[in-house]
Amino acid sequence: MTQTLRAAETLHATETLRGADIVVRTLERAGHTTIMTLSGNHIMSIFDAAIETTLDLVHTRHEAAAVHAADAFGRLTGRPGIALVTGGPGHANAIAALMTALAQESPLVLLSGHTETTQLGRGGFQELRQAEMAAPVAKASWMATDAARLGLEVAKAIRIATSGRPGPVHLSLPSDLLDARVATGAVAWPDEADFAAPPVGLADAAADAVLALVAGAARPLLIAGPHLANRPGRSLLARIEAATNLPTCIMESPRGFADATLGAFAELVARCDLIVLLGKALDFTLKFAAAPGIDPACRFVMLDPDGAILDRAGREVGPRLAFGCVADTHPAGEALISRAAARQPSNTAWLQEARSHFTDRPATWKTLASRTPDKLHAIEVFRALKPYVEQHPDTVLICDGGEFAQWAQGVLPVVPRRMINGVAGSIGSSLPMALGARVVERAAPVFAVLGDGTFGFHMAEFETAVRRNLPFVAVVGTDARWNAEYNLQVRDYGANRAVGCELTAARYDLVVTALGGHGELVRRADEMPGAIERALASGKAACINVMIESIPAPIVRRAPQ
Ligand SMILES: Cc1ncc(C[n+]2csc(CCOP(=O)(O)OP(=O)(O)O)c2C)c(N)n1
Ligand SMILES: [Mg+2]
Repeated sequence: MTQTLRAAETLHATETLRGADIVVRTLERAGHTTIMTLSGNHIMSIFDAAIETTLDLVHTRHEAAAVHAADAFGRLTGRPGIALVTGGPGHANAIAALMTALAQESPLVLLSGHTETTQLGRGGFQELRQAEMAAPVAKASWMATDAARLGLEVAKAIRIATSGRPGPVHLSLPSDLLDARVATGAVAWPDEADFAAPPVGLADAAADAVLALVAGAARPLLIAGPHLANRPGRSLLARIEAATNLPTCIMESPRGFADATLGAFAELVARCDLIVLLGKALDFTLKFAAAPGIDPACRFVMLDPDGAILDRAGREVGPRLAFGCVADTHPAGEALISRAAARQPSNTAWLQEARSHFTDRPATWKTLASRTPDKLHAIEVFRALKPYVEQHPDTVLICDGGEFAQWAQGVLPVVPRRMINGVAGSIGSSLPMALGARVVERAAPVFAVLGDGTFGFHMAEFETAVRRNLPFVAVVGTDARWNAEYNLQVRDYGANRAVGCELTAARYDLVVTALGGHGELVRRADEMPGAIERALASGKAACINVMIESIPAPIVRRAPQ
Protein backbone atom coordinates (compact mmCIF):
# COMPACT_ATOMS: atom_id res chain seq x y z
CA MET A 1 0.00 0.00 0.00
CA THR A 2 2.63 2.47 1.13
CA GLN A 3 4.76 1.31 -1.73
CA THR A 4 1.99 1.95 -4.28
CA LEU A 5 1.40 5.45 -2.91
CA ARG A 6 5.10 6.20 -3.07
CA ALA A 7 5.20 5.05 -6.68
CA ALA A 8 2.25 7.31 -7.54
CA GLU A 9 3.88 10.23 -5.75
CA THR A 10 7.12 9.68 -7.62
CA LEU A 11 5.20 9.48 -10.88
CA HIS A 12 3.38 12.70 -10.06
CA ALA A 13 6.56 14.48 -9.07
CA THR A 14 8.28 13.47 -12.28
CA GLU A 15 5.30 14.12 -14.58
CA THR A 16 6.48 16.37 -17.36
CA LEU A 17 5.18 18.42 -20.24
CA ARG A 18 7.00 19.30 -23.43
CA GLY A 19 7.46 22.96 -24.28
CA ALA A 20 5.17 22.25 -27.23
CA ASP A 21 2.46 21.01 -24.84
CA ILE A 22 2.76 24.22 -22.84
CA VAL A 23 2.33 26.31 -26.01
CA VAL A 24 -0.80 24.50 -27.23
CA ARG A 25 -2.40 24.36 -23.78
CA THR A 26 -1.85 28.08 -23.36
CA LEU A 27 -3.52 28.75 -26.71
CA GLU A 28 -6.39 26.53 -25.63
CA ARG A 29 -6.70 28.43 -22.35
CA ALA A 30 -6.90 31.66 -24.35
CA GLY A 31 -9.95 30.21 -26.12
CA HIS A 32 -8.31 29.39 -29.43
CA THR A 33 -9.65 26.53 -31.50
CA THR A 34 -7.99 27.09 -34.88
CA ILE A 35 -4.39 27.65 -35.92
CA MET A 36 -3.43 28.61 -39.46
CA THR A 37 -0.18 26.87 -40.24
CA LEU A 38 2.34 25.38 -42.62
CA SER A 39 4.41 22.50 -41.27
CA GLY A 40 8.18 22.19 -40.91
CA ASN A 41 10.86 20.42 -38.86
CA HIS A 42 10.98 23.00 -36.09
CA ILE A 43 7.30 22.85 -35.24
CA MET A 44 6.30 19.21 -35.64
CA SER A 45 6.32 18.89 -31.84
CA ILE A 46 3.49 21.45 -31.79
CA PHE A 47 1.55 19.46 -34.40
CA ASP A 48 2.03 16.40 -32.17
CA ALA A 49 1.04 18.25 -28.99
CA ALA A 50 -2.13 19.57 -30.65
CA ILE A 51 -3.49 16.00 -30.83
CA GLU A 52 -4.14 16.13 -27.08
CA THR A 53 -6.07 19.40 -27.40
CA THR A 54 -9.16 20.72 -29.19
CA LEU A 55 -6.95 22.81 -31.48
CA ASP A 56 -7.58 22.41 -35.20
CA LEU A 57 -4.61 22.96 -37.51
CA VAL A 58 -5.55 24.41 -40.91
CA HIS A 59 -2.63 23.58 -43.15
CA THR A 60 -2.19 26.22 -45.89
CA ARG A 61 -0.04 26.21 -49.04
CA HIS A 62 2.18 29.21 -48.28
CA GLU A 63 3.24 30.73 -44.97
CA ALA A 64 2.09 34.21 -46.02
CA ALA A 65 -1.35 32.71 -46.62
CA ALA A 66 -1.41 31.34 -43.06
CA VAL A 67 -0.65 34.84 -41.78
CA HIS A 68 -3.27 36.51 -44.02
CA ALA A 69 -5.87 33.97 -42.87
CA ALA A 70 -4.98 34.67 -39.23
CA ASP A 71 -5.20 38.41 -40.04
CA ALA A 72 -8.80 37.99 -41.25
CA PHE A 73 -9.64 35.97 -38.14
CA GLY A 74 -8.26 38.78 -35.97
CA ARG A 75 -10.11 41.51 -37.82
CA LEU A 76 -13.42 39.66 -37.60
CA THR A 77 -13.23 38.49 -34.00
CA GLY A 78 -11.03 41.07 -32.27
CA ARG A 79 -9.08 38.10 -30.88
CA PRO A 80 -5.65 37.50 -32.36
CA GLY A 81 -5.47 35.07 -35.22
CA ILE A 82 -2.72 32.51 -34.63
CA ALA A 83 -0.30 31.61 -37.42
CA LEU A 84 2.27 28.86 -36.88
CA VAL A 85 5.15 28.43 -39.33
CA THR A 86 8.48 26.74 -39.37
CA GLY A 87 11.82 28.49 -38.85
CA GLY A 88 14.13 30.01 -41.45
CA PRO A 89 12.47 29.96 -44.88
CA GLY A 90 8.98 29.38 -43.43
CA HIS A 91 9.41 32.40 -41.20
CA ALA A 92 10.84 34.46 -44.07
CA ASN A 93 7.82 33.61 -46.24
CA ALA A 94 5.46 34.61 -43.44
CA ILE A 95 7.05 38.01 -42.84
CA ALA A 96 5.66 39.60 -46.01
CA ALA A 97 2.11 39.19 -44.79
CA LEU A 98 2.81 40.87 -41.45
CA MET A 99 3.04 44.26 -43.15
CA THR A 100 -0.62 44.11 -44.12
CA ALA A 101 -1.66 43.20 -40.57
CA LEU A 102 0.53 45.92 -39.07
CA ALA A 103 -0.79 48.68 -41.31
CA GLN A 104 -4.36 47.44 -40.89
CA GLU A 105 -3.92 47.25 -37.10
CA SER A 106 -5.05 43.66 -36.97
CA PRO A 107 -4.40 41.52 -33.87
CA LEU A 108 -2.32 38.50 -34.79
CA VAL A 109 0.33 36.23 -33.26
CA LEU A 110 2.93 34.66 -35.50
CA LEU A 111 4.61 31.69 -33.82
CA SER A 112 7.69 30.63 -35.77
CA GLY A 113 9.78 27.56 -35.11
CA HIS A 114 13.46 28.38 -34.75
CA THR A 115 16.92 26.79 -34.82
CA GLU A 116 17.61 25.10 -31.51
CA THR A 117 19.44 27.32 -29.04
CA THR A 118 22.45 24.98 -28.86
CA GLN A 119 23.09 25.61 -32.58
CA LEU A 120 22.77 29.39 -32.45
CA GLY A 121 25.67 31.25 -34.03
CA ARG A 122 27.16 27.99 -35.27
CA GLY A 123 25.42 27.79 -38.64
CA GLY A 124 22.45 25.93 -37.23
CA PHE A 125 19.80 24.29 -39.41
CA GLN A 126 17.77 27.10 -41.05
CA GLU A 127 19.32 29.56 -38.64
CA LEU A 128 18.11 33.10 -39.23
CA ARG A 129 17.90 36.23 -37.09
CA GLN A 130 14.14 35.83 -37.03
CA ALA A 131 13.21 38.27 -34.30
CA GLU A 132 15.22 41.03 -35.96
CA MET A 133 13.71 40.20 -39.32
CA ALA A 134 10.13 40.47 -38.07
CA ALA A 135 10.71 43.51 -35.84
CA PRO A 136 9.93 46.26 -38.40
CA VAL A 137 6.61 44.63 -39.32
CA ALA A 138 5.43 43.70 -35.84
CA LYS A 139 4.33 45.48 -32.67
CA ALA A 140 6.79 43.28 -30.81
CA SER A 141 9.14 40.50 -31.86
CA TRP A 142 11.32 38.22 -29.75
CA MET A 143 12.64 34.71 -29.22
CA ALA A 144 11.67 32.56 -26.25
CA THR A 145 14.57 31.38 -24.11
CA ASP A 146 13.03 29.27 -21.33
CA ALA A 147 10.80 26.23 -21.87
CA ALA A 148 9.08 26.57 -18.49
CA ARG A 149 7.97 30.12 -19.35
CA LEU A 150 6.63 29.44 -22.86
CA GLY A 151 3.03 29.86 -21.64
CA LEU A 152 3.84 33.30 -20.26
CA GLU A 153 5.50 34.26 -23.54
CA VAL A 154 2.48 33.18 -25.59
CA ALA A 155 0.15 35.08 -23.23
CA LYS A 156 2.37 38.16 -23.54
CA ALA A 157 2.22 37.95 -27.34
CA ILE A 158 -1.58 37.76 -27.21
CA ARG A 159 -1.69 40.68 -24.75
CA ILE A 160 0.48 42.94 -26.90
CA ALA A 161 -1.41 42.00 -30.09
CA THR A 162 -4.76 43.03 -28.61
CA SER A 163 -3.91 46.01 -26.41
CA GLY A 164 -3.84 49.67 -27.44
CA ARG A 165 -3.58 49.86 -31.23
CA PRO A 166 -3.92 46.18 -32.19
CA GLY A 167 -1.31 44.59 -34.42
CA PRO A 168 0.82 41.55 -35.21
CA VAL A 169 3.29 40.13 -32.71
CA HIS A 170 6.03 37.64 -33.48
CA LEU A 171 7.42 35.00 -31.12
CA SER A 172 10.18 32.63 -32.21
CA LEU A 173 10.14 29.20 -30.56
CA PRO A 174 13.48 27.33 -30.67
CA SER A 175 12.85 23.66 -31.38
CA ASP A 176 14.88 22.43 -28.39
CA LEU A 177 12.65 24.45 -26.05
CA LEU A 178 9.57 22.90 -27.68
CA ASP A 179 11.04 19.41 -27.22
CA ALA A 180 12.33 20.06 -23.69
CA ARG A 181 10.49 18.33 -20.86
CA VAL A 182 9.49 20.50 -17.93
CA ALA A 183 8.24 19.08 -14.62
CA THR A 184 4.58 20.09 -14.38
CA GLY A 185 5.18 21.84 -11.06
CA ALA A 186 7.89 23.98 -12.67
CA VAL A 187 5.68 25.31 -15.47
CA ALA A 188 4.96 29.05 -15.12
CA TRP A 189 1.34 29.15 -16.36
CA PRO A 190 -0.12 32.54 -17.28
CA ASP A 191 -2.99 34.04 -15.29
CA GLU A 192 -6.00 35.60 -16.95
CA ALA A 193 -4.44 39.04 -16.47
CA ASP A 194 -1.41 37.97 -18.50
CA PHE A 195 -3.55 37.66 -21.64
CA ALA A 196 -5.04 41.17 -21.67
CA ALA A 197 -4.01 44.68 -20.66
CA PRO A 198 -6.54 46.94 -18.95
CA PRO A 199 -7.98 49.48 -21.43
CA VAL A 200 -6.89 53.11 -21.24
CA GLY A 201 -9.97 55.30 -20.92
CA LEU A 202 -10.66 58.96 -21.65
CA ALA A 203 -11.41 61.16 -18.64
CA ASP A 204 -14.73 63.02 -18.61
CA ALA A 205 -12.96 66.37 -18.64
CA ALA A 206 -11.02 65.34 -21.76
CA ALA A 207 -14.19 64.12 -23.49
CA ASP A 208 -15.87 67.43 -22.60
CA ALA A 209 -12.95 69.36 -24.07
CA VAL A 210 -13.21 67.39 -27.33
CA LEU A 211 -16.98 67.91 -27.53
CA ALA A 212 -16.56 71.64 -26.90
CA LEU A 213 -14.12 71.87 -29.80
CA VAL A 214 -16.54 69.93 -32.01
CA ALA A 215 -19.43 72.20 -30.98
CA GLY A 216 -17.33 75.25 -31.83
CA ALA A 217 -16.51 74.00 -35.31
CA ALA A 218 -18.66 74.65 -38.37
CA ARG A 219 -17.51 71.67 -40.42
CA PRO A 220 -16.02 68.99 -38.18
CA LEU A 221 -15.23 65.42 -39.24
CA LEU A 222 -14.11 62.35 -37.29
CA ILE A 223 -11.70 60.02 -39.09
CA ALA A 224 -11.09 56.64 -37.48
CA GLY A 225 -8.16 54.28 -37.95
CA PRO A 226 -8.24 50.88 -39.71
CA HIS A 227 -8.71 48.85 -36.52
CA LEU A 228 -12.23 50.29 -36.28
CA ALA A 229 -13.14 48.80 -39.69
CA ASN A 230 -15.06 45.93 -38.15
CA ARG A 231 -18.55 45.41 -36.76
CA PRO A 232 -17.87 46.77 -33.24
CA GLY A 233 -15.86 49.66 -34.66
CA ARG A 234 -18.48 50.65 -37.22
CA SER A 235 -21.20 50.42 -34.61
CA LEU A 236 -19.19 52.63 -32.24
CA LEU A 237 -18.77 55.23 -34.98
CA ALA A 238 -22.50 55.15 -35.82
CA ARG A 239 -23.30 55.71 -32.14
CA ILE A 240 -20.82 58.60 -31.89
CA GLU A 241 -22.43 60.14 -34.96
CA ALA A 242 -25.93 59.73 -33.52
CA ALA A 243 -24.92 61.19 -30.16
CA THR A 244 -22.90 64.16 -31.43
CA ASN A 245 -23.94 64.86 -35.05
CA LEU A 246 -20.24 64.68 -35.83
CA PRO A 247 -19.83 62.92 -39.21
CA THR A 248 -17.57 59.87 -38.99
CA CYS A 249 -15.63 57.75 -41.45
CA ILE A 250 -12.75 55.26 -41.55
CA MET A 251 -9.55 55.87 -43.47
CA GLU A 252 -8.08 52.45 -44.27
CA SER A 253 -6.96 52.72 -47.86
CA PRO A 254 -3.55 53.52 -49.35
CA ARG A 255 -5.50 55.53 -51.92
CA GLY A 256 -6.30 57.95 -49.13
CA PHE A 257 -8.66 60.70 -50.25
CA ALA A 258 -9.30 58.79 -53.49
CA ASP A 259 -10.63 55.63 -51.77
CA ALA A 260 -13.83 55.01 -53.73
CA THR A 261 -15.50 53.80 -50.51
CA LEU A 262 -15.55 57.35 -49.23
CA GLY A 263 -17.16 58.87 -52.32
CA ALA A 264 -16.32 62.54 -52.76
CA PHE A 265 -14.10 62.55 -49.65
CA ALA A 266 -11.50 64.89 -51.16
CA GLU A 267 -14.10 67.61 -51.62
CA LEU A 268 -15.41 67.10 -48.09
CA VAL A 269 -12.13 67.03 -46.21
CA ALA A 270 -10.86 70.15 -47.99
CA ARG A 271 -13.71 72.11 -46.39
CA CYS A 272 -13.30 70.83 -42.82
CA ASP A 273 -12.31 73.21 -40.04
CA LEU A 274 -11.80 70.50 -37.40
CA ILE A 275 -10.71 66.89 -37.84
CA VAL A 276 -10.95 64.47 -34.93
CA LEU A 277 -8.56 61.56 -35.42
CA LEU A 278 -9.82 58.59 -33.41
CA GLY A 279 -7.03 56.03 -33.45
CA LYS A 280 -6.06 57.26 -36.92
CA ALA A 281 -2.38 57.99 -37.46
CA LEU A 282 -1.68 61.24 -39.28
CA ASP A 283 0.15 59.84 -42.26
CA PHE A 284 0.34 59.81 -46.06
CA THR A 285 -3.31 58.74 -46.37
CA LEU A 286 -4.23 62.17 -44.93
CA LYS A 287 -1.63 63.90 -47.07
CA PHE A 288 0.15 64.79 -43.82
CA ALA A 289 -2.58 67.38 -43.21
CA ALA A 290 -1.00 69.67 -45.79
CA ALA A 291 -2.66 72.15 -48.16
CA PRO A 292 -4.29 72.06 -50.61
CA GLY A 293 -5.82 68.73 -49.57
CA ILE A 294 -6.60 70.06 -46.11
CA ASP A 295 -7.26 73.70 -45.24
CA PRO A 296 -4.19 75.21 -43.54
CA ALA A 297 -6.56 76.66 -40.92
CA CYS A 298 -8.08 73.25 -40.12
CA ARG A 299 -7.42 72.17 -36.55
CA PHE A 300 -7.02 68.67 -35.18
CA VAL A 301 -8.08 66.64 -32.20
CA MET A 302 -6.31 63.38 -31.69
CA LEU A 303 -7.32 60.50 -29.43
CA ASP A 304 -4.83 57.69 -29.90
CA PRO A 305 -3.60 54.64 -27.98
CA ASP A 306 -0.02 55.38 -28.95
CA GLY A 307 1.88 58.36 -27.49
CA ALA A 308 4.51 58.18 -30.23
CA ILE A 309 1.85 58.55 -32.94
CA LEU A 310 0.43 61.51 -31.02
CA ASP A 311 3.87 63.14 -30.76
CA ARG A 312 4.46 62.60 -34.47
CA ALA A 313 1.20 64.34 -35.31
CA GLY A 314 2.17 67.20 -33.00
CA ARG A 315 5.40 67.65 -34.92
CA GLU A 316 3.50 67.49 -38.21
CA VAL A 317 0.78 70.08 -37.48
CA GLY A 318 2.22 72.06 -34.54
CA PRO A 319 -0.29 74.37 -32.85
CA ARG A 320 -3.07 73.18 -35.18
CA LEU A 321 -3.27 70.17 -32.86
CA ALA A 322 -5.89 71.72 -30.60
CA PHE A 323 -6.17 68.72 -28.31
CA GLY A 324 -4.39 65.38 -28.02
CA CYS A 325 -4.75 62.59 -25.52
CA VAL A 326 -3.56 58.99 -25.16
CA ALA A 327 -6.62 56.73 -24.96
CA ASP A 328 -7.84 53.46 -26.39
CA THR A 329 -10.35 54.07 -29.13
CA HIS A 330 -13.36 52.14 -27.81
CA PRO A 331 -13.36 53.64 -24.31
CA ALA A 332 -12.61 57.05 -25.82
CA GLY A 333 -15.60 56.70 -28.15
CA GLU A 334 -17.81 55.56 -25.26
CA ALA A 335 -16.71 58.58 -23.22
CA LEU A 336 -17.64 60.92 -26.08
CA ILE A 337 -21.06 59.25 -26.36
CA SER A 338 -21.83 59.40 -22.65
CA ARG A 339 -20.66 63.01 -22.22
CA ALA A 340 -22.57 64.09 -25.33
CA ALA A 341 -25.81 63.06 -23.64
CA ALA A 342 -25.70 66.22 -21.51
CA ARG A 343 -25.19 68.48 -24.53
CA GLN A 344 -27.53 69.79 -27.16
CA PRO A 345 -26.76 68.06 -30.45
CA SER A 346 -26.37 70.58 -33.22
CA ASN A 347 -25.12 70.92 -36.75
CA THR A 348 -27.61 68.50 -38.34
CA ALA A 349 -27.31 70.24 -41.70
CA TRP A 350 -23.55 69.70 -41.79
CA LEU A 351 -23.93 66.05 -40.83
CA GLN A 352 -26.33 65.50 -43.73
CA GLU A 353 -24.12 67.37 -46.14
CA ALA A 354 -21.05 65.40 -45.09
CA ARG A 355 -22.90 62.08 -45.35
CA SER A 356 -24.03 62.89 -48.86
CA HIS A 357 -20.36 63.25 -49.86
CA PHE A 358 -19.80 59.67 -48.69
CA THR A 359 -22.90 58.14 -50.23
CA ASP A 360 -23.71 60.06 -53.43
CA ARG A 361 -22.40 58.53 -56.62
CA PRO A 362 -22.21 60.19 -60.03
CA ALA A 363 -25.55 60.04 -61.88
CA THR A 364 -23.69 58.75 -64.94
CA TRP A 365 -22.94 55.49 -63.06
CA LYS A 366 -26.57 54.42 -63.42
CA THR A 367 -26.15 53.85 -67.13
CA LEU A 368 -22.49 52.89 -67.35
CA ALA A 369 -22.05 49.66 -69.31
CA SER A 370 -19.49 47.80 -71.34
CA ARG A 371 -18.77 48.91 -74.88
CA THR A 372 -16.76 45.83 -75.70
CA PRO A 373 -18.33 42.57 -76.85
CA ASP A 374 -17.77 39.62 -74.51
CA LYS A 375 -16.40 41.85 -71.76
CA LEU A 376 -18.13 43.52 -68.83
CA HIS A 377 -17.61 46.96 -67.37
CA ALA A 378 -16.51 46.57 -63.73
CA ILE A 379 -19.63 48.39 -62.58
CA GLU A 380 -21.79 45.70 -64.19
CA VAL A 381 -20.01 43.05 -62.14
CA PHE A 382 -20.73 44.81 -58.85
CA ARG A 383 -24.25 45.87 -59.78
CA ALA A 384 -24.96 42.16 -60.11
CA LEU A 385 -23.10 41.21 -56.93
CA LYS A 386 -24.68 43.94 -54.74
CA PRO A 387 -27.94 42.15 -53.84
CA TYR A 388 -26.02 39.03 -52.83
CA VAL A 389 -23.72 41.07 -50.58
CA GLU A 390 -26.74 42.76 -48.99
CA GLN A 391 -28.76 39.58 -48.49
CA HIS A 392 -27.28 38.27 -45.25
CA PRO A 393 -26.40 40.49 -42.26
CA ASP A 394 -23.24 38.48 -41.54
CA THR A 395 -21.82 38.46 -45.08
CA VAL A 396 -18.07 38.91 -45.30
CA LEU A 397 -16.81 41.01 -48.22
CA ILE A 398 -13.09 41.26 -48.99
CA CYS A 399 -11.79 43.72 -51.62
CA ASP A 400 -8.24 43.32 -52.87
CA GLY A 401 -6.13 44.59 -55.70
CA GLY A 402 -5.97 47.45 -58.13
CA GLU A 403 -8.51 49.22 -60.32
CA PHE A 404 -11.18 46.50 -60.37
CA ALA A 405 -11.41 46.39 -56.56
CA GLN A 406 -11.77 50.18 -56.45
CA TRP A 407 -14.96 49.80 -58.45
CA ALA A 408 -16.09 47.24 -55.88
CA GLN A 409 -15.35 49.69 -53.08
CA GLY A 410 -17.28 52.41 -54.87
CA VAL A 411 -20.33 50.34 -55.77
CA LEU A 412 -20.79 47.68 -53.07
CA PRO A 413 -22.22 48.58 -49.66
CA VAL A 414 -19.82 48.83 -46.72
CA VAL A 415 -21.28 45.87 -44.87
CA PRO A 416 -20.20 45.57 -41.21
CA ARG A 417 -17.77 42.79 -42.11
CA ARG A 418 -16.15 44.38 -45.15
CA MET A 419 -12.36 44.09 -45.21
CA ILE A 420 -9.84 45.51 -47.65
CA ASN A 421 -6.19 44.70 -48.13
CA GLY A 422 -5.56 48.03 -46.47
CA VAL A 423 -3.15 50.86 -45.77
CA ALA A 424 -0.05 48.75 -46.53
CA GLY A 425 -1.26 48.66 -50.13
CA SER A 426 -0.17 45.06 -50.43
CA ILE A 427 -2.19 43.07 -52.96
CA GLY A 428 -2.85 39.32 -52.83
CA SER A 429 -4.21 38.68 -49.33
CA SER A 430 -7.89 38.19 -50.15
CA LEU A 431 -7.99 34.46 -51.00
CA PRO A 432 -6.29 33.37 -47.74
CA MET A 433 -8.31 36.01 -45.90
CA ALA A 434 -11.45 34.35 -47.23
CA LEU A 435 -10.23 31.07 -45.69
CA GLY A 436 -9.76 32.80 -42.33
CA ALA A 437 -13.16 34.44 -42.65
CA ARG A 438 -14.83 31.08 -43.30
CA VAL A 439 -13.22 29.67 -40.15
CA VAL A 440 -15.06 32.42 -38.25
CA GLU A 441 -18.30 32.56 -40.24
CA ARG A 442 -19.76 29.13 -40.97
CA ALA A 443 -23.03 30.13 -42.67
CA ALA A 444 -23.20 33.54 -44.37
CA PRO A 445 -21.58 34.10 -47.78
CA VAL A 446 -17.91 35.03 -47.92
CA PHE A 447 -16.98 37.01 -51.05
CA ALA A 448 -13.53 38.02 -52.24
CA VAL A 449 -13.25 40.45 -55.15
CA LEU A 450 -9.89 40.87 -56.78
CA GLY A 451 -8.01 41.61 -59.97
CA ASP A 452 -6.44 38.93 -62.16
CA GLY A 453 -2.88 39.89 -61.23
CA THR A 454 -3.83 39.73 -57.57
CA PHE A 455 -5.48 36.33 -58.04
CA GLY A 456 -2.13 34.73 -58.84
CA PHE A 457 -0.50 35.39 -55.46
CA HIS A 458 -2.37 32.74 -53.47
CA MET A 459 -4.51 30.73 -55.91
CA ALA A 460 -3.21 27.48 -54.40
CA GLU A 461 -5.34 28.27 -51.34
CA PHE A 462 -8.35 26.99 -53.28
CA GLU A 463 -6.90 23.53 -52.60
CA THR A 464 -6.83 24.33 -48.87
CA ALA A 465 -10.41 25.58 -49.08
CA VAL A 466 -11.56 22.38 -50.83
CA ARG A 467 -9.58 20.05 -48.55
CA ARG A 468 -10.79 21.74 -45.39
CA ASN A 469 -14.32 22.53 -46.62
CA LEU A 470 -13.95 26.29 -46.19
CA PRO A 471 -16.01 27.56 -49.13
CA PHE A 472 -16.08 31.13 -50.39
CA VAL A 473 -16.82 32.88 -53.68
CA ALA A 474 -14.01 34.77 -55.41
CA VAL A 475 -14.98 37.21 -58.16
CA VAL A 476 -11.93 37.91 -60.30
CA GLY A 477 -11.90 40.73 -62.84
CA THR A 478 -9.76 39.52 -65.72
CA ASP A 479 -8.56 42.42 -67.84
CA ALA A 480 -5.32 40.63 -68.74
CA ARG A 481 -3.30 43.41 -67.17
CA TRP A 482 -1.73 44.73 -63.99
CA ASN A 483 -3.97 47.64 -64.70
CA ALA A 484 -3.24 49.90 -61.72
CA GLU A 485 0.43 49.98 -62.67
CA TYR A 486 -0.37 50.29 -66.38
CA ASN A 487 -2.39 53.39 -65.52
CA LEU A 488 0.57 54.85 -63.63
CA GLN A 489 2.75 54.27 -66.68
CA VAL A 490 0.26 56.07 -68.92
CA ARG A 491 -0.13 58.93 -66.43
CA ASP A 492 3.55 59.43 -65.63
CA TYR A 493 5.39 58.39 -68.79
CA GLY A 494 2.83 58.52 -71.60
CA ALA A 495 0.60 55.99 -73.38
CA ASN A 496 3.40 55.07 -75.78
CA ARG A 497 5.64 54.05 -72.86
CA ALA A 498 3.45 51.39 -71.29
CA VAL A 499 5.58 48.31 -70.84
CA GLY A 500 5.57 44.95 -69.08
CA CYS A 501 2.16 45.04 -67.41
CA GLU A 502 0.41 42.55 -69.69
CA LEU A 503 -1.13 39.31 -68.47
CA THR A 504 -3.02 36.64 -70.35
CA ALA A 505 -6.79 36.25 -70.10
CA ALA A 506 -6.15 33.05 -68.17
CA ARG A 507 -8.88 30.59 -67.22
CA TYR A 508 -8.65 31.00 -63.46
CA ASP A 509 -12.07 29.34 -63.24
CA LEU A 510 -10.54 26.16 -64.69
CA VAL A 511 -7.65 26.35 -62.22
CA VAL A 512 -10.19 26.30 -59.42
CA THR A 513 -12.15 23.47 -61.01
CA ALA A 514 -8.91 21.47 -61.28
CA LEU A 515 -8.25 22.03 -57.59
CA GLY A 516 -11.68 20.57 -56.77
CA GLY A 517 -13.64 23.82 -56.51
CA HIS A 518 -16.39 25.36 -58.63
CA GLY A 519 -15.55 27.53 -61.64
CA GLU A 520 -17.65 29.98 -63.68
CA LEU A 521 -16.64 31.98 -66.72
CA VAL A 522 -18.61 35.18 -67.35
CA ARG A 523 -18.42 37.26 -70.52
CA ARG A 524 -21.76 39.09 -70.48
CA ALA A 525 -23.56 41.05 -67.76
CA ASP A 526 -26.69 38.91 -67.96
CA GLU A 527 -24.59 35.85 -67.06
CA MET A 528 -23.58 37.27 -63.67
CA PRO A 529 -26.63 36.44 -61.50
CA GLY A 530 -26.72 32.81 -62.63
CA ALA A 531 -22.98 32.44 -62.06
CA ILE A 532 -23.28 33.87 -58.54
CA GLU A 533 -26.27 31.64 -57.74
CA ARG A 534 -24.47 28.51 -58.95
CA ALA A 535 -21.25 29.45 -57.14
CA LEU A 536 -23.11 29.90 -53.85
CA ALA A 537 -25.23 26.79 -54.36
CA SER A 538 -22.18 24.63 -55.14
CA GLY A 539 -21.15 24.84 -51.48
CA LYS A 540 -17.56 24.72 -52.74
CA ALA A 541 -14.77 27.22 -52.92
CA ALA A 542 -15.70 28.97 -56.15
CA CYS A 543 -14.17 31.31 -58.70
CA ILE A 544 -16.26 33.50 -60.97
CA ASN A 545 -13.82 34.57 -63.64
CA VAL A 546 -15.23 37.69 -65.30
CA MET A 547 -13.76 38.99 -68.49
CA ILE A 548 -13.72 42.79 -68.06
CA GLU A 549 -12.76 45.91 -69.93
CA SER A 550 -9.47 47.35 -68.73
CA ILE A 551 -10.54 50.69 -67.27
CA PRO A 552 -9.08 52.96 -64.60
CA ALA A 553 -10.43 53.15 -61.05
CA PRO A 554 -13.40 55.47 -60.56
CA ILE A 555 -12.98 59.05 -59.44
CA VAL A 556 -15.98 60.16 -57.43
CA ARG A 557 -16.84 63.84 -57.61
CA ARG A 558 -20.06 65.49 -56.57
CA ALA A 559 -22.37 66.97 -59.12
CA PRO A 560 -22.32 70.77 -58.85
CA GLN A 561 -24.91 71.71 -56.18
C1 LIG B 1 2.52 42.95 -52.84
C2 LIG B 1 2.34 44.02 -53.87
N1 LIG B 1 3.01 43.94 -55.03
C3 LIG B 1 2.83 44.89 -55.98
C4 LIG B 1 1.98 45.93 -55.77
C5 LIG B 1 1.77 46.99 -56.83
N2 LIG B 1 0.45 46.87 -57.44
C6 LIG B 1 -0.63 47.53 -56.97
S1 LIG B 1 -2.01 47.29 -57.85
C7 LIG B 1 -1.18 46.28 -58.93
C8 LIG B 1 -1.87 45.71 -60.13
C9 LIG B 1 -2.97 44.79 -59.76
O1 LIG B 1 -3.42 44.14 -60.90
P1 LIG B 1 -4.76 43.34 -60.89
O2 LIG B 1 -4.87 42.52 -59.67
O3 LIG B 1 -4.90 42.63 -62.17
O4 LIG B 1 -5.85 44.49 -60.72
P2 LIG B 1 -6.25 45.59 -61.82
O5 LIG B 1 -5.57 46.85 -61.44
O6 LIG B 1 -5.81 45.06 -63.15
O7 LIG B 1 -7.74 45.70 -61.70
C10 LIG B 1 0.16 46.14 -58.57
C11 LIG B 1 1.16 45.31 -59.28
C12 LIG B 1 1.32 45.98 -54.53
N3 LIG B 1 0.48 46.97 -54.24
N4 LIG B 1 1.49 45.00 -53.62
MG1 LIG C 1 -5.96 43.15 -63.90
